[in-house]
Amino acid sequence: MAEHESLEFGKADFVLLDNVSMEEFMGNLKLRFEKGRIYSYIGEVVVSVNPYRAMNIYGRDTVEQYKGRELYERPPHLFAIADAAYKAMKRRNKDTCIVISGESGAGKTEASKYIMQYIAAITNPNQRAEVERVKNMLLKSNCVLEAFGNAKTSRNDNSSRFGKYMDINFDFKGDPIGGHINNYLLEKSRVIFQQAGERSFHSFYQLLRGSPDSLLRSLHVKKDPTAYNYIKVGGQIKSSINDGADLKAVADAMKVIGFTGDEVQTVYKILATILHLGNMTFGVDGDVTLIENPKLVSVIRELLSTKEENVEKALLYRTVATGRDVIEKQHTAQEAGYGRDALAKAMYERLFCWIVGRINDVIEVKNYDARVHGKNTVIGVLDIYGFEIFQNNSFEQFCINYCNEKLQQLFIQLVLKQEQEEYQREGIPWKHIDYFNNQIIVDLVEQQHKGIFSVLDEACMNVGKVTDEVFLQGLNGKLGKHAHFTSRKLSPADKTLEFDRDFRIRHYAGDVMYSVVGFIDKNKDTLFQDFKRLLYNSSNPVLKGMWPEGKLSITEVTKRPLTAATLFKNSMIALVENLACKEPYYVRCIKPNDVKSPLLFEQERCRHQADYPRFLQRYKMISEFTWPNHDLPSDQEAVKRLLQGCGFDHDVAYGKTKVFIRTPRTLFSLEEQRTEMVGRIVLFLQKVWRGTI
Ligand code: AOV
Ligand code: MG
Repeated sequence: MAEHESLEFGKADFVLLDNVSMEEFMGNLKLRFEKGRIYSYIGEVVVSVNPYRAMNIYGRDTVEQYKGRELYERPPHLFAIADAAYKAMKRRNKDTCIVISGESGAGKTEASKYIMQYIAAITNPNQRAEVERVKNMLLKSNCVLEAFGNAKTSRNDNSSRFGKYMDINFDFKGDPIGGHINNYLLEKSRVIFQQAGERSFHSFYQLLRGSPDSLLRSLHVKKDPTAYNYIKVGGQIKSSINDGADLKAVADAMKVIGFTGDEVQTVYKILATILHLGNMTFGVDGDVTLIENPKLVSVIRELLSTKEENVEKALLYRTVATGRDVIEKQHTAQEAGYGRDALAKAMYERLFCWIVGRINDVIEVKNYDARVHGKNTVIGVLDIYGFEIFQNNSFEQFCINYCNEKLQQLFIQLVLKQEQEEYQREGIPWKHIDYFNNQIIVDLVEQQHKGIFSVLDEACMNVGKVTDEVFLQGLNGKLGKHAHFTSRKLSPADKTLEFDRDFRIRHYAGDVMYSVVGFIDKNKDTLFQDFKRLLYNSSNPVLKGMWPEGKLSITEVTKRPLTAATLFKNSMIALVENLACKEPYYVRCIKPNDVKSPLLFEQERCRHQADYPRFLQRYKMISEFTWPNHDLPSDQEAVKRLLQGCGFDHDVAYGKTKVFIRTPRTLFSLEEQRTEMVGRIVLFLQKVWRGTI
């Protein structure tokens, strides 16, 4: 039992309470939460309940309490798991990773930041300047990435709209010498559209709200976000976030990281261009498509440092290669609108990836020679977008939820593997544990030929009609019998499937209805080559550098690019492989006000187990054979004798160092007997004290 934790706060460590019912699990969590204890353990997993208020538990004094201590020595805390990962890395030369999971808004990103802060706080005792520099960069990078990659959603005011995996590299002394960030699929559709009550990425509001007038003037933008179509669709401009102040913090962080003045200016220009694009409309005059607000073209030209006629041409025409000929095909107004939106999304996504790349340039390990200094080890911290269910769920939610399935699968594999190894170590035959293995859902999404991604890619390759409906037909045809998939066509009687275009997946964390609308477009993710050329031909070298493939003319572009689904699938598979070869530590975040959300796995992880001395210490008073001390040859024998005496022998298994108890009832009964005994002892002592005996 962790130090300084009494039962008044509930059980800090679920290990002795394991396999209890969900009600009891939640009851204990709730009790702890109400007492201000937001962290608990299940085995070696830290469970964190989002407090939704500032907690005074991350300061220097708390760091000192956890530094170098063993996991169970102190009350549960993120710092304890960070320390465990750090110790394993330092003492045993292991690459470790901390995987933070949980639904949207549960506290993953905050947790990842506290973990990084802790690591920064306990390293570099000698204050080496280079290490301090690296630490500063790693910490500062969060603020920049959040500005460009986070947004207010209906679930979370600061929701990560990208997945992030950060490696921190350490030298042989255990000090950080660099790092690397991998980012996963940014939800770029948010650039042009937000659901009611949501916002676009913070960066836009920060720019408008926080910039001095001179900057706004030079970008030709107004202070008021409602002037811009792209960022006002959600109707939610305000949030709990102070955009103006944040812009200053972001600008400062970018400066510290080493973004040049020109680079920062280019970032602002790109944001402004996107805002202007959103206000651009197209009309027709006879058979000519035209831009209805030509002033915007000249503003965009100026911001992108290109020629005015090039901007106009890229927006209204598309270059197509037909055999040997190259022709210019005029867009319809609708096509032009589609192209404009695709350009806005692509510019933002590219900007984001470029920012990550620039940060990586600065934090990557330099001048480290493993032959001289020994192996450099790594702690990886994974903070992804959590499982989410919105009113309308599209391709992005589908990808996000698939990502969560993948991590759940990894969790199952690694934790069960550890469990199995522990059983083997203890000499107990491996028993089947009845848990839900979500591999079936992972397969449903990613399997070759039959999986949803394959069906989607196939629909996108169709030469004939390529529509979202064709995709849905493909799904119905291939997945009609799948237990985790259904649609209106397959279950006509199911009233929850309101629309023909919906399909439903039974995820490990709940049912989600997806609308197929937009799947094909988002998967193909087409950006006309004309736009790439436009940006490549900019006289602004920073912007040009972001678009190297714009160098190619239409006839040189031969390869069909990989689809968004395939790219995402490949990146997820690579991520899981990377995590699987490291020693994993888990943090499972929980949202307190959404208790219904399934917590399936924790139950599996829980098992009543205790090593013999610990068991005896707690229960020895309930048996005459063990109270006050036993004279049996070993603690194991004593525990056996005690349990036989109580009639619980059938419900336990004896390992080499631990006793395993199958059902909670046995444990409760032991606890009851113990309480009764403690009561009697207290009474007895009181009597002695008062001299009544
Ligand atoms: P998420 O990362 O799990 O969601 P966040 O880490 O962004 O969730 O947490 C959401 C909000 O909860 C934060 O902005 C804080 O206001 C609050 N919060 C979380 N953890 C703490 C804590 N330890 N102490 C105080 N407040 C906290 V998503 O990114 O949506 O899946 O995609
Ligand atoms: Mg997050």
